[in-house]
Amino acid sequence: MQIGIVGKPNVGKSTFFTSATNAQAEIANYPFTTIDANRGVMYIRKPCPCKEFKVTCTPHNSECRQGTRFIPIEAIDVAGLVPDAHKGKGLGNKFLDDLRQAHVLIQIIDASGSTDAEGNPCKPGSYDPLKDIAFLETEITYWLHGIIQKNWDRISRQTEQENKKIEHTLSDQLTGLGINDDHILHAVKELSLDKSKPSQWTEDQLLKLVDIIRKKSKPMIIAFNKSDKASDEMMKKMNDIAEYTVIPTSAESELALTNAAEKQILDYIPGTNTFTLTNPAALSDKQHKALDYINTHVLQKYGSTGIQQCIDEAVNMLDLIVVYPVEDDTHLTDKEGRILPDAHLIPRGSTAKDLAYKVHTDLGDHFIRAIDARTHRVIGADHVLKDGDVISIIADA
Ligand SMILES: Nc1nc2c(ncn2[C@@H]2O[C@H](COP(=O)(O)OP(=O)(O)OP(=O)(O)O)[C@@H](O)[C@H]2O)c(=O)[nH]1
Ligand SMILES: [Mg+2]
Repeated sequence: MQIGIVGKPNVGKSTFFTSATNAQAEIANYPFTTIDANRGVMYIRKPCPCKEFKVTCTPHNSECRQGTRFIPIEAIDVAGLVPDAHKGKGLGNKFLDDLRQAHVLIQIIDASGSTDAEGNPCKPGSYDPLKDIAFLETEITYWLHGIIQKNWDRISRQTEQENKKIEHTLSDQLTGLGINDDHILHAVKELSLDKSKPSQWTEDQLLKLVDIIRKKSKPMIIAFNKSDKASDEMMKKMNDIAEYTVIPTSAESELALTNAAEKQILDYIPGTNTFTLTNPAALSDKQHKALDYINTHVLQKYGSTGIQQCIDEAVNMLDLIVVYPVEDDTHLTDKEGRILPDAHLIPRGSTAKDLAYKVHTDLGDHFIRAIDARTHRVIGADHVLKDGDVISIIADA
């Protein structure tokens, strides 16, 4: 599972990425600063069970900050996309291939309207950021269409001749793209296409099919970025976007706050609307001013910088739950005595046995039963887990 950070050049993708990961990406006010994709780990927030169980946890694969668990999920920051990239414009389609593994996209938009269609700086407010949404959808659709089209004649004919299911043959072609049979079947149904005659689908139908597959397999949310310098009038445009969840963001503010927190200038937990200065007297006037600006124009105005909300919301779209495997259901510890060590993100609907496999293949292979640490009741292999479950798995040695 991966979150893809996408958008036209110069909108703040790498700023967003750097502020939310421990990786460093180059940031500059000109288009195509990023050429090779940056990969890192972001964190989603969930209430940590330590509060409810009244224990002090010792996280291993994640972090607990004042009762909130921050759970890792991979993310990728790619090069900027310009209109007609699928025809080779800008950096062309190369980097779209970097998005193969992305299961959900966060599109960064320059809400201040100070970058033109190609990402060149322009007078703030002179470019309508809403224009960027449609073109990005189109480019991703054309990219997917290109991949499918390559072998379409052969696949569609073969499917008919061998009496196969089109969703199978097509998803085989698309392995590694996060596209499965269900995505394809859903699109075929929505367009009422004749499943038994794919070779007769028109070019236009195929393009529409791909567009629906894209929406299903790579859902997207919008970050209305540079909110700190966008006029209220520009920010109101958010309300005109009906199809997507839109979150106002200031990646630059988040980056400033996380950098300052790292240097122990202040305490700040991503996603919140406050920070506390560690030693106010040590800061210069300029630093005070910059932080006051962030406080007034971002944190107080929008409730947060929006970065953490975007990550949480994106992962929500993936319909994952978090589960805490432990060895000892009384002390909530693992072999090494760590309390509530790991938090695992798994698809909703996963069973106790699925979790066992996620922890270790051996644990899955030798699964006997599991225990719900809240009730101390035994649960079977097929028991469907809930968000926040703490589970002990018992297996053959
Ligand atoms: N005011 C303001 N500026 C921002 C914000 N986020 C990014 N920027 C600035 O926008 C410019 C572009 O930022 P990048 O993160 O390099 O943008 P990008 O989308 O990765 O650009 P490419 O890699 O060229 O596609 C830089 O000058 C950033 O400092 C923000 O929230 N507010
Ligand atoms: Mg970049």
